[in-house]
Amino acid sequence: PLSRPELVERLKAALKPARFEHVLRVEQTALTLAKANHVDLEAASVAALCHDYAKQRPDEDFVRVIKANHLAPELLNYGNAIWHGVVGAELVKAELGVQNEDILNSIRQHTTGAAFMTPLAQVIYMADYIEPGRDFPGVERARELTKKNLVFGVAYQTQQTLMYLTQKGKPVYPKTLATYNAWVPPYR
Ligand code: DGI
Ligand code: FE
Ligand code: FE
Ligand code: FE
Repeated sequence: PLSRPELVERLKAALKPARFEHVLRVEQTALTLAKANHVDLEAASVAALCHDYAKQRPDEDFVRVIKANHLAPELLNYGNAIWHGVVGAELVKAELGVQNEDILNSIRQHTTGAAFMTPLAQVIYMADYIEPGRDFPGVERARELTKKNLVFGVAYQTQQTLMYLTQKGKPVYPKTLATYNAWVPPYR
């Protein structure tokens, strides 16, 4: 497997500077959350560094992988927002050599969440949302809740994201709805 410095170089080459800086902030935030939640620090680092690896790839790359790897054809109805994680994990596996399925699932689930998320996947989902460069209404609340209890953070982000998508009239990926049903009503 690639060392951390090697991974960092690969990410720096794959991403625009602002996106690369986001990735480094997600790594730092993920390490803090991992320590507080007894999650493997090495796994948190690799997952965080790789979570947006495919963000700047052209649509054709994702369409090719969806077809070649026989991923769900309904994915073709979505776009980069969904593809860079769900499909991007396949590129992380093929091009960066990451094999750990917990790490790959954390990358797959980082945008939409999932009905079942391991502690590592919860850490990456939240670190991406609350890293110090994020500035949107509710981010301070998200940081407080996540510090108190990782699961409260997951529920909060999931509810906020669904409200944002429906308020804007954007398409909701079915897994995003499944995440809502699994994480929000049970905790209210
Ligand atoms: O890649 P990042 O910008 O760091 O963050 P991300 O991968 O969490 O992407 C967040 C964006 O994805 C945000 O603008 C909302 C959007 N998103 C999340 N769930 C869905 C979605 N967009 C659509 N169309 N459908 C979803 O279900
Ligand atoms: Fe992302
Ligand atoms: Fe996110
Ligand atoms: Fe991100």
